[in-house]
Amino acid sequence: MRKTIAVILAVSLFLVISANAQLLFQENFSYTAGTNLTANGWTAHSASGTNPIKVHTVGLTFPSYASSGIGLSARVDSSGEDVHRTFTAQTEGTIYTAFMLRVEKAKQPGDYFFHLSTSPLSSAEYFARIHIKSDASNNLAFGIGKRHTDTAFTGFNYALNTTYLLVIKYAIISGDNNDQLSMFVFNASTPATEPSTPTVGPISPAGSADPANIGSVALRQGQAANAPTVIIDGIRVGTNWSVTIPTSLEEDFHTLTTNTALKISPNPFTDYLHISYNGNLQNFKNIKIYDATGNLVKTITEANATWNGRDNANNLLSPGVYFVQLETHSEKKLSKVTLLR
Ligand SMILES: [Ca+2]
Ligand SMILES: [Ca+2]
Repeated sequence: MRKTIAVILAVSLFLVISANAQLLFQENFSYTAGTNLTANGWTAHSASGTNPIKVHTVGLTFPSYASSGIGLSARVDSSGEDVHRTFTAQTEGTIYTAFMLRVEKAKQPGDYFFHLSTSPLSSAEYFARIHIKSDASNNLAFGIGKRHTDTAFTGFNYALNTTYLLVIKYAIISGDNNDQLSMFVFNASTPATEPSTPTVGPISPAGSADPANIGSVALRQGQAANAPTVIIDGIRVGTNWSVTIPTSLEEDFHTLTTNTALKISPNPFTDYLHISYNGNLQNFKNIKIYDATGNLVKTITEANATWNGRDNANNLLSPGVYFVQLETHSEKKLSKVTLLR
């Protein structure tokens, strides 16, 4: 029992410490393939209705990334509509933006396909512009610029048709010409903590006043001669690294909304936990139970089940905190339960 209390206290302390960190935005493109983004909560701000950006037929995956493999994605091409979505405007601190990216085509001059802006979006305030250009052998370089002419690029170290995880870091620093922009590019796994050295940056471009705020993400289709064609997915914006790029269940847990689709009782429980999914059964995939350190202990394939506190090998589990993850065809959600004995 003492151990149980210690675990509860440790988890509670973690939640208090992390209370100021906030996931501001998440987009997994859990929409119908082929529909326009403007039919799914996005707003067009340029060339509305021309070659609209659509929900693509597949989603992207990346190892250990919290938004991997949920729903579909979006395909951003050239010569058409640009769209954006807003979130709670931020005027101080450091803003992290992460997404999975797969480049289908790139041009040698290059162009930007993604940027941040204000809320509401202002066409005079496009910053953290993410560029892609190619060399003669179709090797890719990624770039970040505060505006348009101050872009800093990686080397031509990346390939077409490969899924990367990009993280943009924007540190708002009071005063002109001193905001710091960096970009991290990952090709194999998601790091649990922020690497000390970004792939590009930090840059602090001259001639740049502070943005009025940071409050939107935008997808942009440039001219056909310059612009890349990309698949983008799993866009997450947050106020620190771990809330934006969580790699543990505990970190992910407090970024998720209340899981109303899953009824769990009693909680805490001693012998049996009753679990029932009350959403659309055709959407149901499975329920997985993880221990406090993120190890999978039990997989349940029925939408209504009673869990006896034993693992898949029928071993009695130790008391403590467990996470019940509901996976449907459109999302994953976590609930936290406490097993007492
Ligand atoms: Ca997705
Ligand atoms: Ca500044």
